[in-house]
Amino acid sequence: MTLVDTPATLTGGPSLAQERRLVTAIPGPRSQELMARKAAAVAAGVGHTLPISVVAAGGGVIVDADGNSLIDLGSGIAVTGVGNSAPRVVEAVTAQLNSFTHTCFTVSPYEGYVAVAEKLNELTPGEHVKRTALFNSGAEAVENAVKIARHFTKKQAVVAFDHAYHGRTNLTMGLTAKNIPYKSGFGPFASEVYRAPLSYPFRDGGLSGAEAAAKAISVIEKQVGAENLAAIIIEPIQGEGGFIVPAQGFLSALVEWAAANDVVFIADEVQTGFARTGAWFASEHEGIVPDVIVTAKGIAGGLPLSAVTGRAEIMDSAMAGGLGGTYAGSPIACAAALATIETYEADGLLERAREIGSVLIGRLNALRTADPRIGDVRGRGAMVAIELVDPATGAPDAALTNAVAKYAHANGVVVLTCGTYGNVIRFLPPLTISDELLIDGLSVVAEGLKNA
Ligand code: PLZ
Repeated sequence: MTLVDTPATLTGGPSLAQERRLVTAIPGPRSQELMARKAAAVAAGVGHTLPISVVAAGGGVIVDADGNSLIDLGSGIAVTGVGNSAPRVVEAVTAQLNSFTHTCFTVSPYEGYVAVAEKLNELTPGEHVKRTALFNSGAEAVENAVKIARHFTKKQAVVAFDHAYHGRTNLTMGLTAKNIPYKSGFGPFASEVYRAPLSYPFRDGGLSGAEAAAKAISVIEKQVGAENLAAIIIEPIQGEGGFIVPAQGFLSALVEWAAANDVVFIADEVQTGFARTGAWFASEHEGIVPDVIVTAKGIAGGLPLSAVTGRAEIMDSAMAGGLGGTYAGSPIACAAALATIETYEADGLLERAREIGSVLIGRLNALRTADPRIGDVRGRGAMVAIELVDPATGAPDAALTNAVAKYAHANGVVVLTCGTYGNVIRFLPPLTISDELLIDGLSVVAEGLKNA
């Protein structure tokens, strides 16, 4: 094996060679060196999927310090929809860095924040008057959405769903369903959080959307009571929980029930949002109009930014000074978001997400026909997953899932797993990936399945 000299300053972005190239084993010697330093310096609770040392990324690849070029089927967990170091983002951020880096919007405001709010008000579903507040992370935005809903309704309870993921802060850990690794030993959790059953077509015996919603609403009415309930929060397609697409009619029935009961319906579109599913928001596929919508990840091309957008009467309920944060809506992240939105629009990336979706669904369904261990293929646009099972019993097969992911990693493909039972492989490529890379990445996963 030859060692390619890869300087740490290698320029990323779409001009990087778009190829899968392995020049060392994964991890190579330089990556191993970093992993040793990481183990000695970084808290053990901060894990990693792939033991590499990244030096550049762009288009559909990630390059490591040993000169390996890996196919990116994860986008840093659905963040770099416009690709890493997307040219418009780099240019806008560089210009912003050269003019000013920080004032704190709640001390002395600037235009970028307002322009992002205007754009989100325009792009989110619904023709009603909206307002937006900006934050840093998805979890912080979820916390604020709940905080605002409580202030508006003067009620306290919040309902989240089975398999939900909403973040790692105290309230959002409480909203999240899965115990290990997210919650175990990290309690006590915030009070007034309740859980309702989800529509999970592959595992709930094929309940219709209306039937699954009736079940959830019955739990909510019997165990919480609409008179106590401030908000329902749900991911329109669950992310970490396993890319679960609810049966049609489930979400709309919940939206209707919430509207009739003075309950704020919050869509957590942190993972599904922003062109990923082939629409700006996954809510659009179900024709629902959430009262409040939470965004993050894909909105700012890799810079930390999140948002809460909602009906003006709800969003304006909190008193002046009640919402904010030192870095919330940083001018650098706002510049990135405006350039990111322009890129999705100018480069036709919603359309591209749909094309990627048909490649993924087509190839994965073909694999499934030949291999009964693939129990289900599901998702929308460039957010697609396979659920791996024991074909005899339908029981989740986490060991097989891990073996396939490990094989893909060792062979230069970044794939992520997810799911309550750890048996889902998810595909979240950057929307700038070429068909060649995507298909190559999928064939490595197929090989991994064959070898396992
Ligand atoms: N809501 C729907 O998917 C983040 C988690 C990565 P933050 N998902 C990736 C990890 O293991 O920490 C997420 C999400 C949904 C909220 C969040 C939280 O967003 O930006 O990670 O806080």
